[in-house]
Amino acid sequence: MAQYAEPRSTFVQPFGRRGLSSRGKAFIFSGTTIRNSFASVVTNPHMTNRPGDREEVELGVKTRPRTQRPPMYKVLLLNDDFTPMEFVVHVLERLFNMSHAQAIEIMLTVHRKGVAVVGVFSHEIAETKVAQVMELARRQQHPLQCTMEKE
Ligand code: TYC
Repeated sequence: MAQYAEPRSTFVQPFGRRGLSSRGKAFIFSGTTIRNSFASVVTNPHMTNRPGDREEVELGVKTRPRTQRPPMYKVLLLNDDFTPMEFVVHVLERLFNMSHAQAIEIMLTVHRKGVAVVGVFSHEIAETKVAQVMELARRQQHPLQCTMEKE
């Protein structure tokens, strides 16, 4: 079994290719696109390079996914003195898929505390939910306010 030197790490830039050998002979990833990953190169320490030798480099390529989760956004419902409770319950059932009991509970939380999180979504979905709440309220001429903030 071959012994291997400590991995020499090299960062492969997104979409890039990089030759690794100091003499320009070894070239990994040619024709390969590596996104968001690290590559480690393992060279065999017993190799000796004589002039004219073809340099053979054993490459062990490890890739590690470095994906990041997209940020999530809280959708907040705000209290006011004029929007009817039944309307808020209706909005929560219709747009946030809450049961009647859940919707009453959350509406009362907003009523008592001034604000409550009614859902957590990706940016695009959160934006859509806020716009839908505001549009329903506007159509009924209620001053209900809904906002979003990064989690
Ligand atoms: N405070 C309102 C009332 O007493 C009810 C209400 C609850 C309004 C929640 C807005 O987000 C709200 N009619």
